[in-house]
Amino acid sequence: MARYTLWIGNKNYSSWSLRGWLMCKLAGIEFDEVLVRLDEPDRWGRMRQFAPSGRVPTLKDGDLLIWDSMAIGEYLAERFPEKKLWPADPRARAVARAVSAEMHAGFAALRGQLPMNMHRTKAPPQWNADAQRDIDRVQEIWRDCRKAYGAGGPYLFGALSLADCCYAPVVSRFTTYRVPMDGAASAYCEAMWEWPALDAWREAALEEPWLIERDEAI
Ligand SMILES: N[C@@H](CCC(=O)N[C@@H](CS)C(=O)NCC(=O)O)C(=O)O
Repeated sequence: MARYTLWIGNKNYSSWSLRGWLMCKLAGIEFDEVLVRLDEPDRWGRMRQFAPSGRVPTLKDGDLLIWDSMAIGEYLAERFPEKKLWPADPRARAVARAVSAEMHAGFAALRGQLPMNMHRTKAPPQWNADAQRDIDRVQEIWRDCRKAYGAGGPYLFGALSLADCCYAPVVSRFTTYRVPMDGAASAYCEAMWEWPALDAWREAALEEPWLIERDEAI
């Protein structure tokens, strides 16, 4: 049994779980993963057994529970400073935190109208002006971060960081919904799909047999 346990939702649909899972992979920790299906009628009761919020992802380290993806990332960054989960430069780090917080707290239209669905192959859906504004803002963030801080590698701040974990579900959404992207955004998405951890998650997502009708109807 590993020291850490991470509870997650369906790999195909659970965007928050993907973030927490990638953060654990980036930190290089060994963890047992427990999947709770998001279409289970009694999932609130099941999730409340391990997460006070009744939500995934939740990370357990001994008797400590951390039930929020951003808090998981911050905990891992503090426990493993040598892994440099945030950029080392204080200015880059401040911006990385700002764009991660922006993703964590915002983009409601993008989340609602283009929910993560890794196996989606249907034609692009219609989305409204609010979702388009979110899409444009995400691409602006990617462009600006790559230009200002991305010299050392293909990711938002050069090397992989927690900020990339936060935007991985958007990489999936832009890809599966065939969202028109500028050159910088396309190149960033390509680099992200080459990250073995993200690829492994997608492979596992594509194997899942469970469908969530609400998300499939989009
Ligand atoms: N702020 C939380 C949000 C977590 C969240 O909303 N997770 C969804 C799954 S993607 C969930 O657990 N939903 C419970 C449900 O569908 O019953 C985080 O960052 O971890």
